[in-house]
Parts: sequence; structure tokens; C-alpha cells
Amino acid sequence: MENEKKILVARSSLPEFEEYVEMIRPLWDSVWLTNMGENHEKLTEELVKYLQVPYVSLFTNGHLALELCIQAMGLTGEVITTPFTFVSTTQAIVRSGLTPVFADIDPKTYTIDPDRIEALITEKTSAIIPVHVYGNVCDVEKIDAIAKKHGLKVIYDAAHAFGVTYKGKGIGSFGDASMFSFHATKVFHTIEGGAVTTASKELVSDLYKRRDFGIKDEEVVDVIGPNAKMNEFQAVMGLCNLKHLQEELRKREIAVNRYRERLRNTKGLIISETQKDVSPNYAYFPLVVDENKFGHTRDEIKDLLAEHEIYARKYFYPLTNKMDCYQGRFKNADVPVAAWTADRVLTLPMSASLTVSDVDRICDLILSLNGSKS
Ligand code: T4K
Repeated sequence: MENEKKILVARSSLPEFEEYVEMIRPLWDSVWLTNMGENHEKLTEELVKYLQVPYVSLFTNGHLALELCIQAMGLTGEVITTPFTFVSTTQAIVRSGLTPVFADIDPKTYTIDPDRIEALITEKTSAIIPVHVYGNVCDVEKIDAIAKKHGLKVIYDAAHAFGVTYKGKGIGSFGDASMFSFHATKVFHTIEGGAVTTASKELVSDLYKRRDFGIKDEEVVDVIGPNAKMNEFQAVMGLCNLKHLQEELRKREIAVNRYRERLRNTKGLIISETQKDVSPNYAYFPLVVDENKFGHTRDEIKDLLAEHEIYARKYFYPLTNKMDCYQGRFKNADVPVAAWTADRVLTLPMSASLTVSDVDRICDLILSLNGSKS
């Protein structure tokens, strides 16, 4: 097993060093390094076009983008959300003084099951925060219709869904707002970074201040906010990476197609296919292992891969409602599908640097467990 190439669950893509350096060189003349600088404004404009949304507000990371969006909307009481997500989603709700109410997920897309939402609505509910988990698109039509019927706000956690479109529309144009993460591990990144997209001019101008301590002008501070601004070095990384996005997606698509080819039709291995009407971004490759049919558990696969220096991750186990910091705080959630999935999901390595032979090595190991050839 010596000299085997180490493969991690994700690997950041970087532009050529010289390309980035050339683009940050002017900062040494302007000495304008942060606080809505020139590159920040340019990236904002480019993302409005790329994401096909009316407004984009940039942040230093996706988590603060979500928190400040929740706060800017003045949400109160309870928020219906999914427990099958990265802990950030739930933390943003709780840190904003709200109570998460957990709905179960759809067994195919792993996103919130819209048919489980209405039963959870009470007089205290102010919003729904669904997650386009792995870049899979939520049932936006049903969710937006439920929200409209009950007068609720919808903020999509689109951390994984950069560039995804549904029926030809940018995914960030659904609901009242969406949050995207531009973390180093994402399809598109600004090292750390994030954005809120919305059609509301009021929301975007509130967020403009809120991410900058609530400062309206030199003498007026009229909302309460932290420092969550994206700096110029982050914005330049975004401008560079945007230029290479098509290539990034093409490489990821090749890897995803190979995984599907190799793992599709193996009993007990459940993989996702591209959803109808969706143009995907190949952000993650989740594998759900039904041990009764495959003959081995998710953890056995994870351990076998790790023996060969391949590090898959249990995104997303445990469910956020089960996390230690929330014990005893919220009502028990009735989420059997989410619980079943979290116990069996393994996110296989996925990045633009993953080659077809890397994918083959990973699949050979997985399939060697039950003697399948595929
Ligand atoms: N909502 C959802 C649904 C999210 O998934 C996330 C973030 C957020 C909200 C919040 O957005 P941000 O505030 O982060 O913008 C990673 C990411 O840090 C996190 O952004 C992401 N979701 C989550 C799913 O994955 P960890 O704790 O698993 O990261 P870590 O450090 O273990 O890195 C994973 C792998 O990535 C490493 O094994 C190698 C690779 N990597 C990592 C870093 C830091 C690189 O190649 N380069 C790097 O610089 O959370």
C-alpha cells in the first residue's frame, strides 16, 4: 500500500499562480484591500450575470451570509428546515435566536420533503430554510407555493449549488433569497467567501450595511451587524476562478460519469442521477450503502478506502438535530428517511483533479468488497 496516491474528499482548484499574482498586483498601487473595493464590485457584477439573479451581496463566508440574511429578514419564532445538512445551516438559525423545526427529507434527492412541511407549520413559524444538498435541487415549486399560501419567507441554503439551473433559471432566483458558499472546497471559490442572491432591493441594501457593522454612513449606524465583508484578495480569486469554471465543471462531469458507470446497477449501492430540468454542477458524489443488499456497511467501505489513503467523508452524519450542542433543546424530530440516509451515506472524493483512473481505483476497492465486477 506504500506510494499510493492520497485522495481527499475534496481538493481546491487554483488558477495559475502567475495569473492570480498579476491580478492582485494593482492592489499594491491602490492600497485598497477590503471594504467593497474595485474587485469586490466587479465580482458582484459578474456573479449577477453568471447566477442569473437580480442582486448579489458578497460576504466573507457563506455561513455569515446565511446568518445575516436571516437577521435582515427579521425572522422570528420557528423555522422549518432539514437536519440533513452541514451544521452551518442549523447553527445560523439557532445563533439568530430562532428555533429549528426539522422536516424529513426526500429519499431520492435528500432535500427537504415538501409534503412534510405543512404539518409542521404553527402560528410561530416565520420561514422555511431548505438546502439544495450536494447541489441537488429542492422541490422549489412546491416549497415556494406552500410559503406563499402561509405567508412564510423562504431562504434556500444553496451552499452546494453554485451555477445550478432549474428549467433554465438560476437556482438563486427561487424563494426570497439564497445563500451560496464560495469556500475553498466548493466548485467555485474565493478561498473563503459567500453570497446572498435576491430580487429584493431592500434586502440587498440592508445586507450592504449589515455585513459592515450596520454602517450607513460616517455618522449613522442603523442596523446591528458584525464584520462580514469579502476582501479584495478573495474577490480576485473569485474573478480568476470564474474564468476557469467551464473547465472545472467539465472535469467534474467526467469523474461523476465514471462513478455512475462503475457503481450504477450494483445491488445495495444507491447513487444520484441528474435531476429532470436541472443543469448540475457535480459538486459532490454521495453514495448510500444499503448494507442488507450490498453485504457490507458504509463504515466498512470508508475504512477500506482509508487503508488505501482514500478519505471519503460521512457528509452528512450525524443529523444536525442529533449534534451534542443541541441535546435537550428542541422537540424530537420525526425524520426517519433522514436518519436512515445519514447512517448510510458516504461522500466519495470529488474534485476537478480527480482522474478517471482515481475513480476506477476507488470503485475497484468498493466493488472488491462484494466481489462485483460491474
Ligand atoms: N451550508 C452548507 C450546506 C454547507 O455545506 C456549508 C459549508 C455552509 C452552509 C457554510 O458555508 P461556508 O461558511 O463554509 O462558506 C467543509 C467546508 O469547510 C465547508 O465550507 C462545507 N460546507 C463543508 C461541507 O465542507 P469540513 O470541516 O468538512 O472541511 P475540511 O477542512 O475537513 O476539508 C475537507 C477536504 O477539503 C479536505 O480533506 C481537503 C480539502 N481541502 C480543504 C481545505 C480547507 C482543500 O483542498 N483545500 C483547503 O483549503 O467543511
